[in-house]
Amino acid sequence: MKYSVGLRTIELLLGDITQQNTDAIVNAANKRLSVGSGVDGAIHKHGGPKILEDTRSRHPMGCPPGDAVVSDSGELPCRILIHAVGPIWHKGSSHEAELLERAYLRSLEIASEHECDSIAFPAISCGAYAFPNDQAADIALKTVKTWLEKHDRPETIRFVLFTESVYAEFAKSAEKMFTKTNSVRSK
Ligand code: AR6
Repeated sequence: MKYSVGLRTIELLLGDITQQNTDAIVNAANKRLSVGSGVDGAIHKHGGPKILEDTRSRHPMGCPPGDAVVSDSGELPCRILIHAVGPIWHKGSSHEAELLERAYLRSLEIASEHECDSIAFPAISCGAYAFPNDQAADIALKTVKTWLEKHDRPETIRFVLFTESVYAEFAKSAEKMFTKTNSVRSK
């Protein structure tokens, strides 16, 4: 599905983020920026060892939840790789919503600083970090929509969702957030 925000587009896609040809790809990383499982494992596997080498040398102290950092993209098709650290879900008692919003916002700021016209996000915190997927989808879409209302870049923001159930949560949020007139079913 595709949704318009002015001249910009938000896309929802069921697929593998490592195959995206966007200027930036976002990883759902951990605060140590070590190689984990899920999307993080897939990114390091497909991108090769240069990613970890570069990330370690640029960010030896890691990255706290609610923040993001850039690294070399190794063998991935993107120009830059952004490592965003989402919050671990603690029943909503530890500012998780705010931290998740900030992880998306910091990624958008970095993409903008690097003049990226397109960016692909995974569903940050929706796997190992156990954030309720419906709430995470609302936060993700609201954050990028608000960003696009205020900024020129990126022109395309793509959510690459790995499972049918996460895709369904994002689609449900998008239906609530966007009017019928600005949604276009992609081919
Ligand atoms: N492309 C797109 N999405 C994917 C892919 C892929 N190739 N593989 C998995 N997903 P998770 P988190 C989805 O656990 O919850 C790591 O160990 C997955 O189905 O990757 O932020 C890190 O090192 C889910 O919907 O990230 C951290 O320790 C979404 O990506 C921790 O997990 C996020 O799931 C971060 O946990």
